[in-house]
Amino acid sequence: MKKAIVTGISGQDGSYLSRLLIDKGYEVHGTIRRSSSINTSRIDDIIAEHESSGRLNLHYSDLLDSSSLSNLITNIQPDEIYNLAAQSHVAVSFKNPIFTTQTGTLGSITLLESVRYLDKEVKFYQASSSEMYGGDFIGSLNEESPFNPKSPYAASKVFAHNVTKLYRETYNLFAVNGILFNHESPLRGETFVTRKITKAVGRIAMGIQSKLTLGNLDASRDWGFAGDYVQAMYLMMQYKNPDDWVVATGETYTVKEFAEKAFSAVNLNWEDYVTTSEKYFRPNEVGYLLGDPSKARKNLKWKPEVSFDQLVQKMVEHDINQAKKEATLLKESLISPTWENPVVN
Ligand code: NAP
Ligand code: F7E
Repeated sequence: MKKAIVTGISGQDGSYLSRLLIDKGYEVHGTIRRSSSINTSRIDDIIAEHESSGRLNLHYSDLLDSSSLSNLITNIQPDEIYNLAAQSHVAVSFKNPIFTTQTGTLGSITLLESVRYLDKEVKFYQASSSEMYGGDFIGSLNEESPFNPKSPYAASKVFAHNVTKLYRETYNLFAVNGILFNHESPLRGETFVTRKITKAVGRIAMGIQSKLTLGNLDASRDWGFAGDYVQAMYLMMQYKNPDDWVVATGETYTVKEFAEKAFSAVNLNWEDYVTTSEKYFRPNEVGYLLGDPSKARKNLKWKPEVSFDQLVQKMVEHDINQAKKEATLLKESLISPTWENPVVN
């Protein structure tokens, strides 16, 4: 049975990837951080199903605690490592630049150093990002396109990307970079724009929220479904050579278009509810991202299965169900009303 370590297993991608790896027969070891309240809600169903058989194992670790990472690798002797953990919110990276940079850079090099000295070939996946491109070029981006990071988050991802390539070329490690464009799902964090919109749509449709405040409505993103993108991660790790891979849909839409589609799914006009505030604009914006996934299509035989329309629909349906539950609890006075959208980014 193959063993995989997944850092950041409690995140959106960690949840989809660990489910996929378990289904493929892996023993999965995920890292979680200690927090004052339990933060495993995205993987609770997988824990319930697979923890007792040892197919899913959780370990306390933090990317800033290098000993926790190297001990884990020595003890588990994994076949594959997926480094998904990061402070992944671009706007927050301007507010917490040092923490974002430390987690974004130290984690990857610590893991690569541990792998380098292990007496076993261990494959390494780095979660690279389309944010590295910077968003100035109005055209499609591939593995050869130049990077021009516009945030501490993106700059740290460029370091991790380069060091992964460096270890591949210098020490002959099977180290790959997945340059993933934005990917979303019902498990997306509620402060990313897509989920912020679909959550608001659900709550507005159920009468428990009155408006939605956003930032730059003209930003354009190549949005795919997270479930499709973790398939691509897995395929990169099974490919004959380690390499860098763009994973994207090849279509781009503005935030405004996403909002329009999400509100129209419940027969509402987005303009009646959406306002903007400077608070949600960034000090430096990535205006336009469109990926060219030709290389992954050709060599990995990967393609996205969920379209933009299906993605929006999936997220809205999920958030309507969530809002219905919230409305019931409110009616029974089991929770207090929050008329303002509580999200901060
Ligand atoms: P996410 O939902 O924000 O999950 C991030 C994970 O990292 C969480 O499990 C989080 O733990 C963990 N984490 C944060 N700081 C940590 C630290 N110092 N030590 C250990 N763990 C830490 O992110 P995601 O959307 O799943 O993305 C996965 C990876 O892909 C990230 O590296 C992200 O930057 C990258 N990426 C994402 C996208 C996208 O569109 N989703 C696109 C390109 C690249 P807690 O649960 O405790 O916070
Ligand atoms: O912003 C604009 C915002 O925060 C998308 C991360 O997974 O993908 C993600 O980064 C766009 C930006 O994602 C709001 O200015 C408008 O232009 O959903 P987001 P992101 O910054 O693209 C990349 C690939 C990653 O690697 C990251 O880890 O939407 N926008 N109004 C807003 N964004 C937010 N969050 N909130 C707003 O109210």
